Amino acid sequence: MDNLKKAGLIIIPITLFSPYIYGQQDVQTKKSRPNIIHIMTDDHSFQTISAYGHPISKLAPTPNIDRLANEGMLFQQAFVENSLSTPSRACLITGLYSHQNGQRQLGKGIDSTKIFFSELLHEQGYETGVVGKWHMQCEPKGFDFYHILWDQGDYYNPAFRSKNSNGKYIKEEGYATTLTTDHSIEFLEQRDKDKPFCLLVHHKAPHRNWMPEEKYLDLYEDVEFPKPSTFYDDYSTRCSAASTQDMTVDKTMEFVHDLKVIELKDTAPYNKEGNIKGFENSLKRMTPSQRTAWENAYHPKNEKFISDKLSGNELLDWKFQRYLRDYLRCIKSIDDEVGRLIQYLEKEGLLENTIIVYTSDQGFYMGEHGWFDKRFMYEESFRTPLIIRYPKAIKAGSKTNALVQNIDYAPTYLSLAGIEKPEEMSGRSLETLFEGEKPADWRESLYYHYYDYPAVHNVRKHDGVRTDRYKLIHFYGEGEMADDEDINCNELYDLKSDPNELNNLYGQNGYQEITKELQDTLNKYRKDLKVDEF
Ligand code: SGN
Ligand code: CA
Repeated sequence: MDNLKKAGLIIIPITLFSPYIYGQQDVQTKKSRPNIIHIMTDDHSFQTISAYGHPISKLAPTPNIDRLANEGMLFQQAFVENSLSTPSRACLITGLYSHQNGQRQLGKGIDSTKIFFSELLHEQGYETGVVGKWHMQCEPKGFDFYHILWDQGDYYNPAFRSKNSNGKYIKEEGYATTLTTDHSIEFLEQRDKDKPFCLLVHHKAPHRNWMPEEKYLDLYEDVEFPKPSTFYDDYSTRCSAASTQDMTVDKTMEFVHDLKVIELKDTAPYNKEGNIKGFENSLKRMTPSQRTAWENAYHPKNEKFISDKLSGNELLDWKFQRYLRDYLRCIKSIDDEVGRLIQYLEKEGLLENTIIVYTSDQGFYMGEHGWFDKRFMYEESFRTPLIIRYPKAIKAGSKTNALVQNIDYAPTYLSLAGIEKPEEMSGRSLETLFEGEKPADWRESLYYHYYDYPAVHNVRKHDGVRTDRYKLIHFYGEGEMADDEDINCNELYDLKSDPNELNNLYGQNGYQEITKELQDTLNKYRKDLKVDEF
């Protein structure tokens, strides 16, 4: 009860739930409160989920994730506030923007005195669990059960910590995606079946360096994935940030760590020593049979690659294909395991009263602008997949274009549980979108803010706003890496005429009025949300 009191909340007695609180649904009893499963992958791009219809996904379909969309709602304009892991996880758990919850950067920040929605659900009788990647620099708060990976976690034989492991991380044999599902099912098996539950299933995959599961090491080997039309972007018309980043497939991707050509460990360029060691350690973690399968799959392909002595665009194309194939192999395992979890729920009779959410901690570049990684406010990393299946309230096969953001999950889960959201939470419940209509007062823009500079991949700090049609970005801050200069520069995009964001319209004739409108919106966010740097 403490956190509810702290938040000054009115607790609605369960027996008094009114149809008003629950929209068009029946009055709910404590027993019928929905279960919640939040499946969140790490770095999964919407381009690689076939329900979104992107050309890449047509060659590597995701039938199980698509099933959630076919039976639920596909969010076509879902975004994050800060396109990075720990900040995104902090937005999810607190319903607050990064500067409000403290987690602005990857490696530091979370203000763990903030209310986590898991605490409120727990206090109101939910059985709560989190499995897989936790990543934040604080203990999981408000969970009956946790089984979490060390830091980013390993793909093969990863180490997990749980309530029973005495604070220690213990190595388990298997593949991260499968083990994360195993422990999710373990939570579901051991739970108190008289209570509703909320489970966060946080996969490590498909995070860099995209190491596929044994059974998929050769999958897609004969498939040529299409390069995005912006692959050879020259960044003209943009602020300097787009060209000073360090995240290109061409220059940043490493032969050993990313592309897995261990044979080149002493010779190739673009190999960081720490990352070579990291990759060698990943291989050393494997059991003899896993290692043999790995060598059998990669060694002949690597030998051929070395003897082909590729250069120029042929070399770049080879890198792109290996990147895409490995990434999509990881997605194939994710899709299988989503299917396994759905099957378990079906078998247990839990599919009707469980809301299943599928999302990622942010989007990812599949070669757009020549990149991998994320961080920028450009669409592919700002946008994230979001699918919600909840047959009691959502019509099968529905779609929405409402602008939603990762600060909305906490309020959504609270409202589903009949708990009024703490006033401090900035997000808004998505429940009002479930019937397919956008409420008249739904937000018309989103605020974004990226802070992690100086840092790996060298993306400059920026904030901005996006409406249905336009995007205004402001890059700012002192140059602190290599030859970086101080930056104070704006970009404006018309997403209707330029969906790939190649043509920066800021300062161009004819765009003064829309620029002013967007600048006013941005200023209002900064003021209302008390943003303290920009
Ligand atoms: C690691 C990755 C980076 C990635 C960050 C953040 N390098 O440092 O490429 O941007 O994580 O990713 S790695 O080769 O060690 O994997 S995040 O998803 O956690 O935000
Ligand atoms: Ca991530």
